[in-house]
Amino acid sequence: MLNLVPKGNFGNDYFFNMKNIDLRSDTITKPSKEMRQAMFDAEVGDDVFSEDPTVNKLQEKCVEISGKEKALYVPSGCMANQLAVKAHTQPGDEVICESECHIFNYETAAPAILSNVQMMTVRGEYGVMQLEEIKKFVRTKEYYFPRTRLICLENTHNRAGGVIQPIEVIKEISEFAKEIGIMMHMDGARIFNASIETGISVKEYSSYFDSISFCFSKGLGAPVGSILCGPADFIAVAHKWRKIIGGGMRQAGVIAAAALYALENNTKRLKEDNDKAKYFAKEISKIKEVSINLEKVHTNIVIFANSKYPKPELISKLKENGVLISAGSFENLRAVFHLDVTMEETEEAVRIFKTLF
Ligand code: TLP
Repeated sequence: MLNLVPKGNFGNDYFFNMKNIDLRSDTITKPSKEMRQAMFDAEVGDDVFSEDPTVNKLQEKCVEISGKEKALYVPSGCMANQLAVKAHTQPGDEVICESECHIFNYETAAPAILSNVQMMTVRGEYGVMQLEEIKKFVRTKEYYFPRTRLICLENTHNRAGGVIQPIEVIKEISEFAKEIGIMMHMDGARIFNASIETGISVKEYSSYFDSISFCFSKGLGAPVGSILCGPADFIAVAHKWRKIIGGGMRQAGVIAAAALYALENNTKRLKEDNDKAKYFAKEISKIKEVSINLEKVHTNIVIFANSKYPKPELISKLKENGVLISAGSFENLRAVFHLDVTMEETEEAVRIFKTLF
């Protein structure tokens, strides 16, 4: 039997040395031997002087992937999103986003702190805002209203369970935004999971936005880093603000090499992660106390609720049996599939799950 944590007080060291089936997030992946070798071999320079050849190569590669003019390597997805908000807005502006999105819920009120903007949240269905709904929240020009400046979409949508934003909806919102001069940013932390599933290229997705960010440290398996892509003047502002908030890095080629390795080797395999999630979701949906909307399991995240255990109890019972999951929003729980969980471990997680019901 795989990964059972023995009962008794073995202390943290003992616990953390056990190999759990870790479904808390795709952020927990560890760099492979080959990725570490690429990091070891990386040519480096001082990136504050824009002299790190590996960072430069990564940024050029992301320009190619996104079809945008410029790209900026940053330490995290949060920083990429917040630099986008900063570079698109002026203090006092308003930013429209979906009410369950990462920028609004998990980035410690950074838009208020760093950009002095107000967030206008719009409720979507499974993370998807429709144009007609957005239109209701766009401000008219009266002097006493804030200016609606930016619309952010999250693709895939994390809290909705990896839901892919439909391309027709993106197009409609984008055309409307362009018409009335509102900027568009995509938090594409997991855009490659969407792209591999729909066959729509990252370049096409990104063509409907002024800026796009994506992460190397999630399903792509790099230890750290994200990218922000957009027009040259926008990236110049983001570059300055990256420095202001302490994100200027020196010999960052060591970590950029992991991101390059991930782009070259780990994008196609994301389909496996999406498939493991779908298998897991289908199996646990057979448990009568589990509620889950299988139609909304589009990629590698499974959001579900259960009527048998309070959330913390189910999390700890699974943990006792070697399966780690995390709490989602409200009554939801979350299991995320990634390159450090095999199909066999996915089957084992299902088996353990079923024994608890
Ligand atoms: N998401 C993390 C947590 O912060 C919730 C996770 O475990 O899923 N955009 C999206 C859509 C994200 O899911 C995340 C991270 C980020 C941005 C931020 O990325 P990092 O953690 O690199 O700052």
